[in-house]
Amino acid sequence: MLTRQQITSYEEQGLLVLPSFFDAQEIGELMADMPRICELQRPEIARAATGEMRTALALHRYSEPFRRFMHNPRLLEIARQLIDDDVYCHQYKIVCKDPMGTLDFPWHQDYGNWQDLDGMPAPRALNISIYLDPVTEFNGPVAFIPGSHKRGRIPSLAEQPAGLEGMTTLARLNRGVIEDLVNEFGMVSPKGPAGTVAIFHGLTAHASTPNISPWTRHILYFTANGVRNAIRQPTRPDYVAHRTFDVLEPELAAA
Ligand SMILES: O=C(O)CCC(=O)C(=O)O
Repeated sequence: MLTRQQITSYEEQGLLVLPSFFDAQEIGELMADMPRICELQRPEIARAATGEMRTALALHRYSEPFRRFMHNPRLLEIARQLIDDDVYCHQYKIVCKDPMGTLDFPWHQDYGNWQDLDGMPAPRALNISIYLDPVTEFNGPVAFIPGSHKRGRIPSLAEQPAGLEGMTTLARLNRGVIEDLVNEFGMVSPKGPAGTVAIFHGLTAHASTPNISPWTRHILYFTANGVRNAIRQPTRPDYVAHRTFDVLEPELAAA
């Protein structure tokens, strides 16, 4: 349950960090399924030509621990509180940064894709990112421009990130825009132990650098959307932009 102060802070910053929100056991249950997931050959899973893992989308389709986690009562409660509506899941993925890997993301707003490629009516969806590994300054943390969501949708250019061909493009923001935003708002890059949660607004500008460390960096992204804001004109595969708009109901963890 978020406090009034945390909700206000999210509304002001477009970003809210909850250190160690999930405990080691909850994260351990998810990570125990990672070696199996990494071996799967499925359209929802992308690797670079080098074999480096990139992303695993729509995890609920092939992983019972991740399916269950999608119904985690605390996860759904914070999503509901911030969206102020019943929620469904628009996208559910892990972004995997292998040790000394090459994956990075240019500055972008996620709502760019949600609007242009999925037909989402309003920027009411948000990302709840959950650190499955410790995130440090070395393993490719995500950098945010807090407050940038207040600028609304900023014109962008569709760019194809390497290794995600056929899955999605990104709504890249140009250098001048980023200079202005950073001069006004600064940048932050929340680090923290596994189990930390960073929630960010669909209009918050963010980017990330490659992982230069010898450790993996897995971050789980649960994109929550209000059921009344369901997408209208999807163009991406259903494992990228879900088509099931049923209200997510909490499920208690298995005993
Ligand atoms: O996990 C990352 O490094 C960034 C991912 C990201 O920006 C995105 O999926 O929109």
